[in-house]
Amino acid sequence: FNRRSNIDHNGQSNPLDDTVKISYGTAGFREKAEVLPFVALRVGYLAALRSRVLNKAIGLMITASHNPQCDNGVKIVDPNGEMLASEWENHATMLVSIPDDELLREMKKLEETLQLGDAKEARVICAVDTRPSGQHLADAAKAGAALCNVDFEFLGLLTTPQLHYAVRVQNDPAFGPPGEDGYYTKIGTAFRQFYELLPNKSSPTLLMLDCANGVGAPKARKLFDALPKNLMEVDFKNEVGELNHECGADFVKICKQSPVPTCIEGVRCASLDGDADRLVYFYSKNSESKNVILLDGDKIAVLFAKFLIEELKEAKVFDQLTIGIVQTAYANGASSAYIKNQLGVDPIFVPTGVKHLHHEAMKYDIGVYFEANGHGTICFSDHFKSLISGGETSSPPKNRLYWFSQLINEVVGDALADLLAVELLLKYYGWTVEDWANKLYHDAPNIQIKVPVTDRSIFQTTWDETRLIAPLGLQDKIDHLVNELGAIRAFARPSGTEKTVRVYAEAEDAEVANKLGEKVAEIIR
Ligand code: NG1
Ligand code: ZN
Repeated sequence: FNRRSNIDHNGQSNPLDDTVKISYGTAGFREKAEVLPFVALRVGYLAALRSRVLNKAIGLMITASHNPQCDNGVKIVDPNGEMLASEWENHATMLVSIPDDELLREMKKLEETLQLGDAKEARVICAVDTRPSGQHLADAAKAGAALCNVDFEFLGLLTTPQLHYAVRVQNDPAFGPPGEDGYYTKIGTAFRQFYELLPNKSSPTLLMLDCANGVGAPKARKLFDALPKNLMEVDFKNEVGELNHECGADFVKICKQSPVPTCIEGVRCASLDGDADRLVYFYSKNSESKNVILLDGDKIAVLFAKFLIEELKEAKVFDQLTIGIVQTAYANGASSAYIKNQLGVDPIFVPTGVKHLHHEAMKYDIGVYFEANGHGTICFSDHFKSLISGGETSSPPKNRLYWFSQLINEVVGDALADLLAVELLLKYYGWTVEDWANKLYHDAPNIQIKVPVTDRSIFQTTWDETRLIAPLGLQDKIDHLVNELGAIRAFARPSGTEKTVRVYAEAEDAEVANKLGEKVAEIIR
């Protein structure tokens, strides 16, 4: 598992030149799986080191989420179930970048500066998604943790949010019951309790669930098995097959098309991504066409925020709590306008990547954050928790708020928890998926295009990612195109997980949005 002797899961040698730079991106290291064995070893070591410094359990998730099956990734989860602290991202990039013969020296240097003490609670908890390279990379990570003398607990196949949950519960047992079963018990109980509070308990309508051929399939089945039988009717699709191939949340979001197999007209459908931390909904108005009406992360955020604000007002505690709604530049302009004008909250914008959204959301008593791609959750402060406790003496809105907050996986965006939350709120409002799509706001027409590039490091943006500052002159061209076509906005930013530049364009008219997107893509190419 060294750069020069990097053997992949098929036993093939894949040596890496000392000059090849790999950095800790939006979601850890993400590469073709054959590149990663030595990365997994070094990250396993670093996770172990962090666990010794903090005397806490640290997580290691091996997944490449919505990316193709041949990719994989390694990311570290901090003790509260959150993303790795950013100063440690630099250690990770440094360790992975140095040549083999400098590794031991750098490890020693790190150990000296970080001053390791006696750390009885230190351990690394690791899980994988369904990729064929997962086990091999977990073995490499285990060898890395051993270099730091830290126990390595391999939990096997889990969704990314389940691993985050496991880490949190290990360090903070009051957070919920332990183990994978504990996860089902916690959210299953919250679902049932909220369900009991619904004004209308009409029989369930069919939900088609596209599992992206990933780990979400067996885990969603287990979750639904833990719920009373008559509360949900789910038709599972894409349970086995090539991961994320023509299915899954990213495919549906970007292509605005039904995954294979095509969904049935009028049926409420949802898609998970490869590691089940993203969720989008959709439905078809015409089975002849692949095109679908999409309800993305913005729609979920608005549904959650509307419910929370109404309940806080009904419980007469709205003025005692702060509420923040966090979005990125990819949020549809119509959703941001609805949040501002109808919900009365100014949305906050941060750069792409959960760590930025989560960090901002934590500043509020209730912090709702979602990326348009369907990754998001809600953070609740201790002040919220002391004000809103469930139980017989509590008012109905407080009880609903309490069980809703228990259902949400507040440590990280979780497609399964979010799915149950959406299902309950649709029932609560008595809405069909079409009502949800039409009663709040309609998306401004938009397009997202991935432009493959060889060197994405030449593309640099402003902090909020809405403007390019390098290469010089490109932003002027984009501004000119937006003006010329009378569109709303367009921006381009380098992906942190793929070798692409992502172009986003929005206009009042779909044709204009598409044309603008294509033209901006052309100038990037
Ligand atoms: P990049 O590739 O940096 O755009 C993508 C998503 C992020 C996040 C990460 C991690 C978009 C536009 N970007 O990041 O939101 O989910 O993957 O999986 O959806
Ligand atoms: Zn994911």
